[in-house]
Formats: sequence, structure tokens, C-alpha cells
Amino acid sequence: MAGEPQSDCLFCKIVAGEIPATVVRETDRTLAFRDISPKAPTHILVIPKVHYPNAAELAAAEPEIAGELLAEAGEVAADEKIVESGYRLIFNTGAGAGQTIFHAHVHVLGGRPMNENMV
Ligand code: DGP
Repeated sequence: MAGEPQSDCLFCKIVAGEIPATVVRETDRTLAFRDISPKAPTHILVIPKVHYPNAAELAAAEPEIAGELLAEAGEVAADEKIVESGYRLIFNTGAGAGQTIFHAHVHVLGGRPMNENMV
């Protein structure tokens, strides 16, 4: 069923506590944790606890949770004190865009100049 945990999904396992992660924020419906391979001083992933393969599918099926994901990304940025210096939110969607984990997530990146090219 849509949104149900997937046994072969790494982020579902993090939500279930089966794989450890450095969690920085949690709500009933979202989890934020540090990326294992940070590309910036702040690199945090915010994910819904429900499973959708990407953020667009999450937004289509459960727009309230998609909105909460964005709100939590903003709270992460505030907690990390990167609002003033600027930060980037990235939703890789599809393998061709570099998506490697097919559970919706947004990358919160900051703590260094983020105004270089997008690619
Ligand atoms: P993407 O390429 O958009 O699918 O990003 C997936 C991110 O997930 C990537 O930046 C690395 C991160 N990642 C992969 N495995 C783990 C893990 O086991 N723990 C954590 N914290 N992050 C992971």
C-alpha cells in the first residue's frame, strides 16, 4: 500500500531504528539526520516517515507531509544557524539526477558558500 514501509529501503530502516543515524530533529511524521557523506559543513536529510520513492510522489499523495518536510528543513537551517548565510534544498529525483535512495528526502546544505553553479 502507498506509504507503507519497504523492507528493502535504507531510510525505512533508519525510521524503524534498525540502522543508526545521527538524528537532529524528529516529528510524528518526519525525521532529520546527518548525511553519511556530507558535501558541506551542514548536510542534513529530512525525510517523511512514510515511504514514497521521491518527493514529487509524496507531494501528490500526501501534500501535508510534503509541506511539513519543507517546514522541517527550515527548522533544521535555523537550528544549524545557516539561515543568514544561506542554504540550499535539493530534491534529487530519479537516478539520472543522482538519486540513490528511493525514499523521498530533501538535502539541507549550508555552512559554506552555496552560490556556485547548480551542477
Ligand atoms: P540522493 O543521492 O539524493 O538519493 O541522496 C542520498 C543520500 O543518502 C546521500 O547523500 C548519502 C546518504 N546516505 C546513504 N546511505 C546513508 C546511511 O546509511 N546513513 C545516512 N545518514 N545517510 C546515508
